[in-house]
Amino acid sequence: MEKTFVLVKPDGVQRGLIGEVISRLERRGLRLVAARFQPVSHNMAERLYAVHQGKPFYDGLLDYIKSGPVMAMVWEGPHAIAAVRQTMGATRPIEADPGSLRHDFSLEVGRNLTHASDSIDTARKEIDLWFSSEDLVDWSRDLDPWIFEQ
Ligand code: IDP
Ligand code: MG
Repeated sequence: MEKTFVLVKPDGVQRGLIGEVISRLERRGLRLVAARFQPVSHNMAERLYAVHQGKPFYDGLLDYIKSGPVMAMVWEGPHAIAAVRQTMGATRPIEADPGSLRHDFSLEVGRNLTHASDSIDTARKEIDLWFSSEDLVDWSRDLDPWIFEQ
């Protein structure tokens, strides 16, 4: 089953939107695999956003992600990576589709509530960075055959 890494960033936590994010992913049919509420160290921030090093917004991005606790999660399901990014909406909130989290709850790219892996390779790396294999819960729901075709 495809897995993806999701963060409710500090602005989402401060604004009391952890439940909203979880609720939307649950309603979508995705299955929670792991979750941890935690602060973000400088080292973790650098590793999460290594790909953005050197960009003009990089320093602000590190300050943003370290500015308070985050809710780190792993979710799984068919097409989980694409499905979660669709539920989050486009990076820039004013370009996010109506009905997406970033559209419905945010305005600025530097306060866009959530992070989600963008590829299978990134998802694997991000899950390994934030969780150990014992943290990942292997479980099923009675409802799964009504949501997952296979
Ligand atoms: P993503 O979060 O939708 O995958 P990325 O391009 O990977 O978007 O950028 C990572 C994060 O960096 C964004 O979610 C956003 O918080 C921040 N970011 C991206 N571009 C800008 C920008 O132009 N100005 C300020 N922050 C930005
Ligand atoms: Mg990204």
